[in-house]
Amino acid sequence: MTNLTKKINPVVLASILATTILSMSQAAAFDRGERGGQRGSGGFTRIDVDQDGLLSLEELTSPMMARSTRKFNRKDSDEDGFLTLEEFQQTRNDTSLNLADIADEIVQCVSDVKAESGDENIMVPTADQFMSVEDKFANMDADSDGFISLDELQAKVTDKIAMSFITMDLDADNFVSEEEFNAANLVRSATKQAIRQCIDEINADEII
Ligand SMILES: [Ca+2]
Ligand SMILES: [Ca+2]
Ligand SMILES: [Ca+2]
Repeated sequence: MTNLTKKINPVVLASILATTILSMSQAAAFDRGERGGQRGSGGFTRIDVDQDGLLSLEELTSPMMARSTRKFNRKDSDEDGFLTLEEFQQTRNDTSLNLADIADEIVQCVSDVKAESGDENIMVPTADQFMSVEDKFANMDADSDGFISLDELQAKVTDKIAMSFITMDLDADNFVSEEEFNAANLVRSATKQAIRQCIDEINADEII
């Protein structure tokens, strides 16, 4: 049996999507919006703390930092302030599914889905976005001491948010408008759906 035959874990999928260029800040915003029962603009108004109708990098960063700190503390089961690989890979429903093994297939499939559907919002990922847990861990462990500190995690999160912000800020005025935010959300959800569909299909093929 290979890892491919194991059921896709939504938590794993979500964490993989978090590595896509657009996803991190929007994912949080989107999720909050859904949980809060908001419609349309999703979490935009909630993140826009000063209510000026624009998101600054700081406004986008602070809820993500709070979120990553909570995530870190949840994973740090012995509460020593560091994550071991074992703690890091712990998810709610433990799984060893390794999407890095099927990364090329996923990329090809998403590219096909995009061509067939003509959906411009689908962003074809690159294979290196689907990292194994071990690679993700090593990538985050900046000083290579075998542990992830909160500082190391937050440094990565900060980088990712900054990248997302630049991608979202289409007119490069250093703010993300509600329009830019919503456009990015469309890309995110179309891409997420295509990736999920592809993983399901590849997974089903493998089982048969
Ligand atoms: Ca604002
Ligand atoms: Ca470290
Ligand atoms: Ca902007």
